[in-house]
This record gives sequence, C-alpha cells and structure tokens, in this order.
Amino acid sequence: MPERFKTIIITVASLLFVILLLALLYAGYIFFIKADQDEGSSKEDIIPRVTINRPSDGDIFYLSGDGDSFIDVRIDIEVKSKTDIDEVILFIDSKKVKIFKEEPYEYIWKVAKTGKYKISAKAGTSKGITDVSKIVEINVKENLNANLSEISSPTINSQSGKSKITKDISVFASSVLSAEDENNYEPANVVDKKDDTCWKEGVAGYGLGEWIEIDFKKKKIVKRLGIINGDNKDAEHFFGNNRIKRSIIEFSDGSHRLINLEDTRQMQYINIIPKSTSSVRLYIDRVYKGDKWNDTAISEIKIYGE
Ligand SMILES: [Ca+2]
Repeated sequence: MPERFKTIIITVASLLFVILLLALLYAGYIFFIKADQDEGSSKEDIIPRVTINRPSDGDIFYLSGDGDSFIDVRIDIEVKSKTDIDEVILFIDSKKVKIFKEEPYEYIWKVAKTGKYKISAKAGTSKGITDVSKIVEINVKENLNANLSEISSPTINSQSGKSKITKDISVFASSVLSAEDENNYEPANVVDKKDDTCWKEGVAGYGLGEWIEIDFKKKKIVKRLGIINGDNKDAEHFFGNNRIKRSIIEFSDGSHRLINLEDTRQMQYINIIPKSTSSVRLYIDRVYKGDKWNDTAISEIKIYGE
C-alpha cells in the first residue's frame, strides 16, 4: 500500500512538473512574440536612412588629361537617423574605401582609370541596426582633347613680327567684312590662336547661309570641334555683334551635321560622330542677335581628331 501511494505521488508530481514546464514555455513564447511585435511597431523610427547625394547616378566624369591624368570625384553621403550613428562605410565596387566615425560624410576620391564605378554606403547605429544606400553608378571617361591632336592648328611663321599662316591649312569664307581701322576680319583669324581676333561675314543682314571653311588637305578623322563664338575682342563687341546659334557643318564628301552653339565667350567643345574628311565648313544657320551691329562673327575654330 505505501509503495503504491508513493508511485501515485511521483506520477502526480511528474505531471505537475510537465504542466508547469509547458506553462513556462508558453509564457516565454507569448513574451517573445509580444516583444518582437512591440519592436516591429517602432522599427521605422530606429532604422537609419543612408543616401548618396553626390555624385548622381549616371554622372560622367572626364580625366584631366594634363600630365597625371586623374579626376577628383566628391562623394557626399547623407544619413538620417533618430539614434546615434556608430559608423558609415563608403564602398566603391563593393570594396571598403572609407569608414567614417563622425560627420561630415564627405570624401574626395581620386580616380585615375576610366570605367564604370558603383558607389554605395552603409550606415550602422549604436544599436547595431544598419541601412545600405542605393547604388550610384558613375562613368569615368578619357579626356577627349588629351588623346586628340588639333587638326586645324597651322604652322605660323612669325618673321619680322608678322604672323603668316603656311600652306598646310587653308581657311576660306563665302564673304568677309571689310577691314576698319586696324581691325581685319579675315577667315584666317579663326585659326590664329588669338581669342580676340575673328572672322565676320560681309553680306547685308544676319549672314544666314554664309560659311567659313577650314581645309587641311589630307583626310583626317574629325572627332571634336572647339569654338569661340562671336567677336570676342571684348564684351561690347561680343554682345554688339551676332553670334552663331546653330550651324550646319559640311564635310568634304558633302555630308552634313547640325550643331548648336552656346552664347558664351568661353571656348566650347562639340563632340561629333567620328568623320573622315579633308575639310570642315561651318554655315551660319541661326544667330543670337547683336545689340549694336548686324554682323555675325566667330573668333576661333579648333578641329580635333586623328
Ligand atoms: Ca582668332
């Protein structure tokens, strides 16, 4: 009898123990689920937000091309967070480039090789919660001028103080404005490497349809034009005379391209689809009107290619 009683007690105690254990597990399960749900509701507040503000996706950079060829690319990272930021990591093509422990998250990146690069950043808070930015892809290209020779650059003899363009390059124009005082508007002024001398058309009106042609005799591959628009003697002459707004380019095989020019006194460069030609002719097609005179001018033309 006492033996049987003992067995009953052990069985009941075991059952109670199992029930207690199950109850504890259940309580723990409820507790963790609830805790997790609580955390879930405030997750938006504690996740940092990291963005690359600069450069922009798709930006193109050109290597400088003078001597050591490189470009400085400035990278700006912005992090928004309600909790303290522990660190921000900058990645370029998945490689850690810089670890920031404090603001500003700015980095000057020296790039020496052409190619496409993927920039991204990761921010982590003091609580160990992280966010990764969207990838910004940039394209670093060769400086076009650096690799191209200047086809239109003539040999200039400067004997007895007077410059004379030799026969390797010829410059023609459909018309020329007569010289006034000490100024002349000869076509060769566009290749004399002087920013303040120019060619001016010599017909009445805006000179639409008038042209200037640079002939380099041998066939070359033309890839780029450099142009100083207008009469760049000074601001008064620049804005006083017409500048070219749109030009039709004609090559030696008679084919054409249309180019738009900026209304600026700076040298402007226009890339053209590589073209085999022995001459480049620019027609005046549209102009920015001058506020004093009705003559259209162009100060320099550079032709780059191989
Ligand atoms: Ca000139």
